[in-house]
Amino acid sequence: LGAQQLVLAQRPIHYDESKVPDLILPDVLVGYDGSLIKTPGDWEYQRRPELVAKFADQVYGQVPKDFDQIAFEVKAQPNHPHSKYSNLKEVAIYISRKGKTQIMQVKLYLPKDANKPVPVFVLISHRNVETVTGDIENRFFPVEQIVSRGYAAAIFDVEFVSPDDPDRYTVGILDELYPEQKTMPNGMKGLSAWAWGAVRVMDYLEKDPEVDASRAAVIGHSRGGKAALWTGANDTRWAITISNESGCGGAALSKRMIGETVNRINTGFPYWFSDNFKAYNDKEDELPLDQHQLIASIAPRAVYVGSSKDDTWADPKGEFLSLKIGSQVYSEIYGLDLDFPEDYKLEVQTIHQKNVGYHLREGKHDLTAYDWGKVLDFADMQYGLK
Ligand code: GTR
Repeated sequence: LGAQQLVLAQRPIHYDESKVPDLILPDVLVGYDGSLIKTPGDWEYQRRPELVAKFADQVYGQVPKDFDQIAFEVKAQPNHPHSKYSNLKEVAIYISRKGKTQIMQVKLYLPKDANKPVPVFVLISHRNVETVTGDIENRFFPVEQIVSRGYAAAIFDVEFVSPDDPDRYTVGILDELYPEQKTMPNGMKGLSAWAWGAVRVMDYLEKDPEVDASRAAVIGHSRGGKAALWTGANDTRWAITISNESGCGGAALSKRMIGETVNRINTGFPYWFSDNFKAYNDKEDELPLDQHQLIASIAPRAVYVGSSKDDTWADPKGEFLSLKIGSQVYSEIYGLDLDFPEDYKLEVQTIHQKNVGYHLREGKHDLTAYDWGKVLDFADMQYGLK
């Protein structure tokens, strides 16, 4: 079957809440050996690692940890479109494994007047914005908005690790550093490669004295939001993990099967998820996990989900439920006093609580100044800056 025929063969896409099956979701707080998860120790040493391993095996593929060397080359770039209010560092990250080297470029904008290490946002970018055009008006990565709030703004383009392209996605770390992953059913694909890239950015941030790496947020929109959540689940160094409208395979519950489905995403983007994930095409009920457990895997560090009203393809309600149900780890294991509305309403709202944040805005699928304003407010609150 060609891709076209596969699309026709799959279950029809719908947006009808009455067709959503009764949800039977795998438990966050029961281990695979049947044990009840009760303490931070149970969570951090047993349940969280086994969930992350399950997501690697069944959904995203692996994020390999091994390499031989990492080196950083930093150049101050005095001429840049944001020089009025920020200093730009262009960072080249060299990662070597088995005699081969991959180079990633990162741009890091620092507020001009900072006199101590600043908290930072790292955007996983799939839109070739900033890195290619330096477009000053770009709302997707609004440097001025971020640095004016006292944060550093970093961006890396996924192109440097795995191009967002079905024909070229291996041209990067899969061909160069981890070729053995290409033939494994649970091998790294695009999303895991992007998460790997974000983890390397954190490796750099920890070495930069102008940045406070203990207050770092990873953020992505849509496909980048899926990668951001997967980054935060894998790498516990991130203080805040932010998904903006990540939808299917991101924050949204797969088992609701509304809007984008597993079959549709695997057919449209076969290079994002592991081959194992394809076994769940039109079989979401057989998935041994769901995305609320990915959100839970970020606990006890902070997690944030942003949605928009018209973004029905990404299932805003499924994103909300996933956050609400997944966040039981924060309340039941870490004793946070969380208060989510009983019933979900598709209404503009902001729920900023300790370690768990949410907003729903007007409008369509995008990462906007409004979204940035909300996550900046949330970070201020987490870090006690306001
Ligand atoms: C869509 C895809 C979504 C989402 C989106 C995006 O075409 O179906 O899962 O990732 O692209 O990245 O904007």
